Amino acid sequence: MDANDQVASVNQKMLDDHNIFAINIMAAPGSGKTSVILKTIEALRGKLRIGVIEGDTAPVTIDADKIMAAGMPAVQINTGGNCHLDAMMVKRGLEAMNLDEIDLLIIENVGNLICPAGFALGNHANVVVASIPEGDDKPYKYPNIYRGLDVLIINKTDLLPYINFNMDYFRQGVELLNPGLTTFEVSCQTGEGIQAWADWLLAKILNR
Ligand SMILES: Nc1nc2c(ncn2[C@@H]2O[C@H](COP(=O)(O)OP(=O)(O)O)[C@@H](O)[C@H]2O)c(=O)[nH]1
Ligand SMILES: [Mg+2]
Ligand SMILES: [Zn+2]
Repeated sequence: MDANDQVASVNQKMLDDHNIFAINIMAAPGSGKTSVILKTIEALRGKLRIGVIEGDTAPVTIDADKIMAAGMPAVQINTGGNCHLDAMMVKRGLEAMNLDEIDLLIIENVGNLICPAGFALGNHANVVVASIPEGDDKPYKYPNIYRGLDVLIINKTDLLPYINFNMDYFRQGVELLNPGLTTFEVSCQTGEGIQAWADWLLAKILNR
C-alpha cells in the first residue's frame, strides 16, 4: 500500500505539472460510467480537452474505442484479471498519453464497488456513478466506496417509473456516510442533469 501511495504521489505531480485535473470514476459494472464520460465529453466539447484512461479486467478496447470515436484520446489499461486499477497502472496510462493536450483526465476504474476505493491513483476527485437498477440499498451495503467520495452521480433516472427505487432512502444512506456530498441525478438516455454535472466540473477546474 505504501508503494502504491508513493506512485500515486508521482502521478499527481505529473498531472499538476501539466495543469491537468483528474477524476477517478468508480462504480458497479453497467452503471453507466462510459455513458457518463461520453455525455461529459459532449457537454464540455470546445471548453475542455479531455483524455480518458479506461481500466478493464479483460484485454478489450470496447470503452476506449467509444471515447476515441468521440474524438478524444484514450488509453486502455488491462489489469490482467485484477479487480481494480492501481497507481502503477495509471502511471503507465499517463506515460502513454500526450499530457500537453489534456485539461481534464477521466479515469474509468474497473466495475467494482469494493476495492477501487482502497487504491489511491493520484487523481484530484473521486466520483461514483450509482444507477437506479442497482437498487436503493447500495449505500448501506457498500459503505466504504461512499466515504471517500467527492461527487456522486445517480444515473438512469429515466428508469425511476419502472423500478422500485426509493430516492429518499438511497440519499439518506449516502448522507449518513458522507454528509453534504455533491450529488447529481442524471440520465444518459434523456440527457437530463448532465449539464448541471458538466457545469460543476468545469467550474471546479477553472476555480482551482
Ligand atoms: N435507460 C438507461 N440506460 C443507460 C443509461 N446510461 C447508460 N445506460 C445503459 O447501461 C448500459 C451500461 O452502460 P455503460 O456506460 O457501458 O456502463 P459501464 O459499464 O459502467 O461503463 C448500456 O447498455 C447503456 O446504454 C441511462 O441513463 N438510462
Ligand atoms: Mg465502461
Ligand atoms: Zn480489486
